[in-house]
Amino acid sequence: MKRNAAIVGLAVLVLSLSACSRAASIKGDSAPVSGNHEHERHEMGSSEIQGMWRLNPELPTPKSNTRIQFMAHGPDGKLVTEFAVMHEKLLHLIVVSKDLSYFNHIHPDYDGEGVFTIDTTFPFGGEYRLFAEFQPEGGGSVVSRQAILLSGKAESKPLIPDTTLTKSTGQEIVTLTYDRLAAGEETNLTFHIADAKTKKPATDLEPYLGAAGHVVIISGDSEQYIHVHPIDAKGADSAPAFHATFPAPGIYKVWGQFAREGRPITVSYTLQVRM
Ligand SMILES: [Cu+2]
Repeated sequence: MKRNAAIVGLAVLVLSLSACSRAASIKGDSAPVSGNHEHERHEMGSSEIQGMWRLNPELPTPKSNTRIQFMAHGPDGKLVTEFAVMHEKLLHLIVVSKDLSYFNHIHPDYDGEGVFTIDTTFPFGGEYRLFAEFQPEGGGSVVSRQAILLSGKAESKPLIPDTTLTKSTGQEIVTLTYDRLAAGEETNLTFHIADAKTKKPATDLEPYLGAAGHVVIISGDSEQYIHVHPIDAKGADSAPAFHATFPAPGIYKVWGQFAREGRPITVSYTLQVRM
């Protein structure tokens, strides 16, 4: 398969760079954030932003520390050094395993001079996808994506559409509802959050990263990345709702992130989107 060949190519690139003891800089492709992004502004040049990734070690090992560094080059080829704050952060990094069984939303520190750094660990080997979301000062928001490879065996849990849309986080019961689920049509995703003990709607949700919640959607092939923000930006109501458009038929994984009692809540769903 073509895609596998590309990944193998990437692995060879990383390995050959390490063999010459140079830093493994990986050029990622960047794309403007999908049309779901509330704050999206299509501006000249935003699609020409090139992400650059550096991993240390270059071939990370699961369960041990990996340093991820990220930089972005502007259309003029220069490093982008000024970033706008977007949802309380300069850079949002979403890390998923290729099978989408693992999800992590983290915030690299800005070291200045265009470089972001974060130390993280990966739970198992194989292929992962990194999605960096940021907004160069004066430009629109951008997602830069990168496939990376870890040593060790990959997890490959098949992605099976959920038969129930009610999930437990321990302290909460979260039920996802939507009005329709068809490719190319805007749908309203609503997360009904109830307290697990009282079964009553959780009216004590707190803002999470400056919004009632955040939703990330990634297609089953881990190629499409959609970040959506709530319809009612402030709403501390127990059922945050989001507008989302799934670009094509297929399986998607949806992660909703909220906050309550000072702790983040993450729930995920696997949905089948039809024609
Ligand atoms: Cu974030």
